[in-house]
Amino acid sequence: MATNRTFTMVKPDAFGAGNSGAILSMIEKAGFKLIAMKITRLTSETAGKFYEVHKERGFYGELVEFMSSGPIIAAILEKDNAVADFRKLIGATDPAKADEGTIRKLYAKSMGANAVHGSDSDENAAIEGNFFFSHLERI
Ligand code: 3AN
Repeated sequence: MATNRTFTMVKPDAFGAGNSGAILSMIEKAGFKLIAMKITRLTSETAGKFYEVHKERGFYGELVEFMSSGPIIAAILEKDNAVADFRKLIGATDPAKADEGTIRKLYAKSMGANAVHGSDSDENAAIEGNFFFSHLERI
């Protein structure tokens, strides 16, 4: 089952612009089932921990500041081939390079404010889902 799950966030830019409903609708129409979902807000500490793998990268400070700048939606999604199919649905990190019809092409503003997060592996999907949701919320 775990290999058919991924984790996403509607980031502060998309949440603040009122695009959460449209983005969640695209996700459901693409065949993903919502397993767990919450509106929450990261602090600089929790955002720093979530993105710890990027600590050495030049954009880390900017990323942590942006991700703690407003509310987000965190969600666990289920579908066959969830991680790869969701990365296809969201499009490239840089919205200028994202394919037509992808979530980032439609709603992202920049490399940093890029509307949504999608896990990059089954292992990270599990780690990231566990970061936000308790065992009982993930059943
Ligand atoms: P993705 O989210 O597409 O997997 P990663 O894992 O390379 O992209 O980067 C994680 C997050 O860091 C991205 N979603 C984006 O918000 C941010 N990011 C990546 N590259 C840059 C950059 N050059 N400048 C600002 N933020 C960046």
